[in-house]
Amino acid sequence: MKSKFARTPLALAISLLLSQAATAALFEPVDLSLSTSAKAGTVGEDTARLSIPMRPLLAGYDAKKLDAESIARAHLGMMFSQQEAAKSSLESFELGSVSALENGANLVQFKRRVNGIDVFREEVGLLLDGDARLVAFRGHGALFAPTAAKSLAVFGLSAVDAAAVALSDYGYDAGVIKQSLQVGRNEGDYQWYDTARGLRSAAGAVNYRPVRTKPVYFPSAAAGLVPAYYVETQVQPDERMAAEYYAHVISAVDGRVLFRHSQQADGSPSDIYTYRIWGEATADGWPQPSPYGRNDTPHPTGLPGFVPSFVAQTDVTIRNKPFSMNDPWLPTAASVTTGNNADGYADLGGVDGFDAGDLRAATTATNQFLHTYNTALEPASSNTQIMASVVQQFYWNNWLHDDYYDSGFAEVNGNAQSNNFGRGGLGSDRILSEGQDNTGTCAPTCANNANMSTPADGSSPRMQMYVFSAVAPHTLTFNSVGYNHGTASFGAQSFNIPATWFRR
Ligand SMILES: [Ca+2]
Ligand SMILES: [Ca+2]
Ligand SMILES: [Ca+2]
Repeated sequence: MKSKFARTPLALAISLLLSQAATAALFEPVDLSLSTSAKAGTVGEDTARLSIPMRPLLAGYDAKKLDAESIARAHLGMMFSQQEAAKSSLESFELGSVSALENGANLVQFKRRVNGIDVFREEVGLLLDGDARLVAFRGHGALFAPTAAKSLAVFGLSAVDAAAVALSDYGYDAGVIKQSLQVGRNEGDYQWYDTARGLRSAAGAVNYRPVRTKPVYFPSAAAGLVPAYYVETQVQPDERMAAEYYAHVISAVDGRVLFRHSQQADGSPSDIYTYRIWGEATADGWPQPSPYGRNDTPHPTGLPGFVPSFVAQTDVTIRNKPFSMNDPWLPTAASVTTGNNADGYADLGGVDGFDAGDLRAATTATNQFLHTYNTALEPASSNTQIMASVVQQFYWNNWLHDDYYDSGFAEVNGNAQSNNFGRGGLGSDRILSEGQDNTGTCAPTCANNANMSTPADGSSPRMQMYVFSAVAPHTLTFNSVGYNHGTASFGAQSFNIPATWFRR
C-alpha cells in the first residue's frame, strides 16, 4: 500500500510521527518516551518523561502471520499492561490509518474513544519496523497516568445548548437559537440541526446553514476529560460577506468555549505574501545565489577578472516553501518581517539585537514586501535599500527552514521556531536574522564577514550578516551631470583632454 510516507526514510517517519502530536496544547505530548534500557525510569534526566521500556512482542505472537493493526494493538496492550491503573475499561482505540513504509515498516494510528465518544484530537501512533518491533510511539502522557481512569463528569448541557453558545459569538440570542434549531439528519457521531432560513442576529449576522454537532471528550491538563460538544457553524458575519466556517468545542459542564478554530485558515490568501527578491517565481520559490542571479554560478570562465552582470529582482508570491507541515512564514495581517521561523531586521546600531534605530522590513502594501534594491547605490543608502536586503535575508532563512524540515531538522530535532505547535522540542527560539549588522561580536567595525551563533534548543540562534566593502563609486561630473564609471588599475592615471574635443 502506497501512502504519503511510502518513500520516506525510517528516520524521517519517526520524526513525522513524533511531530504529528495534536496541535492544541492539551496535555504535554509524550516525547521520545521509549527506552531500550531495562531500567525503567532512566530515560535521560527528565524525570517527568514517561518511560515505557521497548520490548519485543511476546513469544505467542507470530508477527509474520499478523497484520500491522494487530501487531500495533498487541504493543498497545503491552504498554497498558505496565500502567494497569491507567487504562479505563470504557476506553477503546479505533483504527485511524495504516501507512506502509519502506522495508516492511508500518505507521499505525488509532483514535481514542471513551464510552464510545471521541477524545478530541487525541490520536495514538505506533511506528513498527519490518520485524514488528515498536520503534516510536506518539500519544499524550496523560493516557498512561492513573488519573486518566478516574470518573468522568457528566454531559450536563445538550448539543443545542452548545450550538447556542457557539452562535452567540455572532450576536445571536441563546433563547432564539434554541427555539430555532430543529433536529436534522444524523451521520455517524454527528447530529445536524437546521436553523430558520436567513436567521439574523442583533449584530447583523445571517445564517442559512445547518449546524453540525457531536459529543467529544476534551482533554484538559487540569480537569482530565471534559465532556463537550464539537460544533461546526457556517455564518455570514453580515449579508455582504461570505460565510465563515468555524469549529468550536463547548464544555457540556459549564458552556465554556474550550476551542475555536477557523476552518478557512488553510490556504487563505491572507497569509500569502509577495517578496521582491533575487529568486524564482515558481511554486518552490528557489532563491538565487546572489544579485548576479546565476550569471556567475557556475563561473563561466574559471579565471579571475570576470565581472558578472546583475539581474533584476523578481516578485515571488509564496506562503512557504511547500513541505510536509506547510506552516506559513508570516501570520495573517503581518506588517513587518517577524514570523514564526525568523525575525528579520537590520541591526544598524544601539545594542546588539533589535532596538531603537534598527529597522525591520515593512510591507509596501497589504501582503507585499516590494522594496527594490539599487545595485548602483550603497547598501544603507536609504530605508528602501536596507529593507530590500532585510527581505532577502528573511526569505533565505524561511526558505531554508522549510527545506531542512523535511530532511529531518524539525521541532524535535531542535530547529528554530517561536511556536512548535505541540510537536515536541523547545520553542521561543526563532532565528534573529540580523542584516547590515553593525552591533554584536565585532562592533563597531563589523564588515566583510558574517557569523552565526547557535545556542542549544530553546534559545534563538543569531545570524549576523555584515556589509561588504565595495569599490567606492567614481563619478565624472560634466556640465553638472554626474556619470558613474568604473576604476582601472592599469594604464595612465591622469589625462589631458584637448579643448578641441568639446563643441560649443
Ligand atoms: Ca541593535
Ligand atoms: Ca527550537
Ligand atoms: Ca547584531
